[in-house]
Amino acid sequence: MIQRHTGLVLAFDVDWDVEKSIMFLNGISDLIDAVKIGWYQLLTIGPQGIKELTDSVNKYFLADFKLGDVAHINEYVVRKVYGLGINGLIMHAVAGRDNLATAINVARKLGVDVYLLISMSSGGELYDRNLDYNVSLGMSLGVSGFIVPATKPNVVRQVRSMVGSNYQLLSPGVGVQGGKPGCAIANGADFEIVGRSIINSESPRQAALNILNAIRNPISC
Ligand code: 3DU
Repeated sequence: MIQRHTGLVLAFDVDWDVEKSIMFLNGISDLIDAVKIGWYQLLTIGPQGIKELTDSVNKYFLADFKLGDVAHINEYVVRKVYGLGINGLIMHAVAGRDNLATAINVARKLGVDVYLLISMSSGGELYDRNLDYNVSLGMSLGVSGFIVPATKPNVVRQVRSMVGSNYQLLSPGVGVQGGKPGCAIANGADFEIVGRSIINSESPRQAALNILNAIRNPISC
């Protein structure tokens, strides 16, 4: 599980080299609880670059590969992710029980947390028609938590009321996509995931501090 200190997870969607990435992350590390990396960065610096990041930056790393393939491929990816020093992985609920179960078991044995994507910040209507099923699926498979969109506060509230306090809710869609900083947490999420509003800011630290201020003092959510 991600340890909550600030409630902020950085969506680190950049095409920077490893050196610049490490410098940036170390400069903001005290303000964030985890670094979410994804395809963009993997395809830029490669697995070796990701390994260098996890070795150099003392922070929880969450791999957002939105994994949703057949069972054996999911398992292969979980093992690779573990080898890169990554702590958590996001999987697509839409892959279904049979394709998720083995990989989630393997991840748990390796100590890699799985967070299940069950609603998207835009579109994703197939998910929203099956919310109850996907939440139950994740709980029965033993995930650590769920990805719920900041742009759909009613979904955040609904999922929190379904899962109680034993699962972490991570909420993307804050800032550029329209979610108001602080509101996902006010509605029941544990973490807000923010990328461009911080990364593209002229002062990323100040941008992160502003979001933390909104998390501590949410207004009109
Ligand atoms: O809009 P931002 O720049 O703050 O980035 C949002 C991040 O969250 C990005 O990495 C994207 O892949 C992820 N995400 C969503 O934006 C929406 C989802 O439903 C799930 C994940």
